[in-house]
Amino acid sequence: RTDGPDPREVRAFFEQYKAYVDMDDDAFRARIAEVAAEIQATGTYTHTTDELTVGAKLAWYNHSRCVGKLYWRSLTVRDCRDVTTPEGIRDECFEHQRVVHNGGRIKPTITIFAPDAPGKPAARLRNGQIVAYAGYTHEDGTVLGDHGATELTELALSLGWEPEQRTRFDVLPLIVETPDGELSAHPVPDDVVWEIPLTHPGFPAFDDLGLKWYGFPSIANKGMSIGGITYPTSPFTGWYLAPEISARDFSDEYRYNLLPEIAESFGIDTSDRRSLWQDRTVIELTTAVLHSYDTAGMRMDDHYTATEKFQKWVDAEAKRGRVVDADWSWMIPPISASLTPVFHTEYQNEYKLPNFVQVPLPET
Ligand code: NRG
Repeated sequence: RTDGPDPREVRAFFEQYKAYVDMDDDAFRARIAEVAAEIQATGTYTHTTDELTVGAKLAWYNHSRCVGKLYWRSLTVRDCRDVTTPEGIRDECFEHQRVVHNGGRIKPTITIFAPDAPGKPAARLRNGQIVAYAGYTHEDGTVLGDHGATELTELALSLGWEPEQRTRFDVLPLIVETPDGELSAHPVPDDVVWEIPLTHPGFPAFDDLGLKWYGFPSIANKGMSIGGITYPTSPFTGWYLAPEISARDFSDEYRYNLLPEIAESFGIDTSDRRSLWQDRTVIELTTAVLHSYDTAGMRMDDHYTATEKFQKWVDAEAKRGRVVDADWSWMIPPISASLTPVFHTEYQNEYKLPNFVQVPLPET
């Protein structure tokens, strides 16, 4: 990580940038020379806000695990590279939530904090998402809350975070790690969570379970690589697809694992797996999630609409001579996959930069 930006990545990025903004050849050559001189002098270089904005959009376009990327040109990019203190990062993450919410219409947004520099890593977020629920491990091995969050919950508790009373839907604090290895936990205020109580139009017993979920996911642990520069802290958000919540967050055995409890509320008998009680339950749960978000005025897609739009866009791109890269296993929804067009399509899946990247924690 102490190396400067790879010159090939620099060049490849500026070629894409030139095409995107329709830059003339002289301006292109001048900017390339300027960047080379800056790298020579300082070991790295600084993107203009416009380069950063276009770079983030290209990262989305190139990312092969997002079925919603047809909206890539409309991404709102918040340049927060000068915000480096834990309190500043916290405040801008909460502001990110407000910008995204947009009265429930959800504005796809990325907030970009300082990049890593040679020998000088930038601050990181330890959370998977800005808003997510805790999971408490009991001594008998059972878990209250999200089984996928037990490690982060332990970390939060060790940093002095203590919720008033433990429930299965406690929003975890934001955990910021500064380059010196210092960790701090920052409680997330209720007004940036937008919790949606889950109800089903036909089963009042389901409503009594008291389930809920937050309004939208803000991915906090992915970095972005643009022109040889790594931005390790660049939380981004779009709207949910209903099955992400119903068929994964609530259903996975290593997450909330709630299908048996939910089946009971629907009056579905769980004794024989060949009754397909799991399938019937997850479908009714998906209906409940869609109904609840619609009722609350929070934008959410169903898997039919999202995949159909994606497929139409992929076809339109092909007509323009562009191949959209996609990872099939991430395009298909976790329920009713074969009923959607993406199931029946093969995709090219090449890894191109700019892109979103997994960022390791800084070595301490
Ligand atoms: N499955 C995760 C969220 C992952 C990202 N999903 C999006 N992203 N929709 C979950 O919390 O269920 N997005 O940027 O819109």
